[in-house]
Amino acid sequence: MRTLLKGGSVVSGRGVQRADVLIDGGKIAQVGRRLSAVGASVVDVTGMLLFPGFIDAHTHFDLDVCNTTTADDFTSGSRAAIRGGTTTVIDFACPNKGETLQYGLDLWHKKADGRTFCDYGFHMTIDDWSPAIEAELPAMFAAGISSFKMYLTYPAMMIGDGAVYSALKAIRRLGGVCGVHCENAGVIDAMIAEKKTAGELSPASHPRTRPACLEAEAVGRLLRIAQAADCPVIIVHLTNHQALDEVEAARKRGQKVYVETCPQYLLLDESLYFNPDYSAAARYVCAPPLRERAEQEYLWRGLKRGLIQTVSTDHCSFTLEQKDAGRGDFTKIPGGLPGVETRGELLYSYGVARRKIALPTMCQVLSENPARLYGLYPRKGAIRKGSDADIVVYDPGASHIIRAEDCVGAAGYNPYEGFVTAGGIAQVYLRGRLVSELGRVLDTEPQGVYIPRGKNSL
Ligand code: DUC
Ligand code: ZN
Repeated sequence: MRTLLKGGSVVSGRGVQRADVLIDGGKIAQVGRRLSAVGASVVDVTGMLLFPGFIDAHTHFDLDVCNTTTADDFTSGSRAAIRGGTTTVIDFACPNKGETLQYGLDLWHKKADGRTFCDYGFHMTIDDWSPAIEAELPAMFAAGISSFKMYLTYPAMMIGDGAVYSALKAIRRLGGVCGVHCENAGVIDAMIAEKKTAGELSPASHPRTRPACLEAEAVGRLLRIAQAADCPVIIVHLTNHQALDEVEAARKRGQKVYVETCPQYLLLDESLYFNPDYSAAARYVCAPPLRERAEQEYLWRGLKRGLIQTVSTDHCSFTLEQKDAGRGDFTKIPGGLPGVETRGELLYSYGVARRKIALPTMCQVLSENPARLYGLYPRKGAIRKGSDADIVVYDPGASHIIRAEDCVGAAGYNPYEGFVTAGGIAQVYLRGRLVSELGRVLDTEPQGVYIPRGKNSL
């Protein structure tokens, strides 16, 4: 079955070009001016922008955390992804301490295989380190996992600096990359103890016990460890300029450092935690927390100047009932926000349309860079001959208001409720098939496939 998208403008990381796109058998067969194709069904996309399907390289679906499980599993989360133009997610396989990496990988396949509406891959979480775990790494690469994740916070998952160093060296030897959650666990614990002693247990204490300087400290420490290990690293969900300064200092030393930020840090701020209505505040609890409003401009500038390479979501959704667990003790609020359904429209509306970033930058940070960094390029992340026909048709002339009641994710609320979009996603193609149109997911059965990944080419 062949489809010809006619009359649109194709966006890449290098520019925007008027071109027709011919899709054949799930792949892009041709990109060029005035294409014709006998027998193809022709779709008029005049006036539309065509992006390579968005890639969300940071989701947590079906994750057990804080004595509960995320609201979104692979089925609901990936439907939300598709609706938002995300045709590939990379989720974090997460074995518990004491379990093998292979156990974690098998478990994540069980959660995802046959249940996922978009294509997907996995990063592997390293929350324990031993010669046995090190010996498993080659098998992970053979299974298509070329990226890893470590935590400098959270007792259930963090490993010490020495283990981080050893793991980075091992990952580097095999040509992998590693994302790291950077916050200073020890000082955060001390600050939480202070708040408990003072009886200050509302969500307002959440940002006050996880300040930006403690994220920056952990970024700086991690980057010195990475320097010693001579390993490229990814700072995931970076939120503030002090942390970005640490990255710039490491880059000046000659280190390879990649940075991810998320829509919540670009668009929301910590004042939301100071709402006296518990539920209104608790819904925004995530780690690192939302920051002062002034940080948003630093992050937008970082995107514009190429200092930040990717925008993913850290989608980790909980219902308001689940968020209720922290009434009377903010440390018990399950941390995380839904985001996978709205990332593309938010980046266009509040980035491109407000002239904070250009269209090619949007394409880089949502599609091309994650594809390169995580070993998916050029199968994903590009509209060019031979690539998977994952395409977002974006109508810059449309507009709508983001409302939870229109969303298909399972959280039941949306952090961006009431935000007005500039433009909107008209159609989404996954490997050549129309899977979502005007906010309606068309597939009734999950059709996503696991995508084994190669090495970083960014
Ligand atoms: N932060 C969150 O808020 N939730 C999931 C994991 C993380 O790092
Ligand atoms: Zn995360």
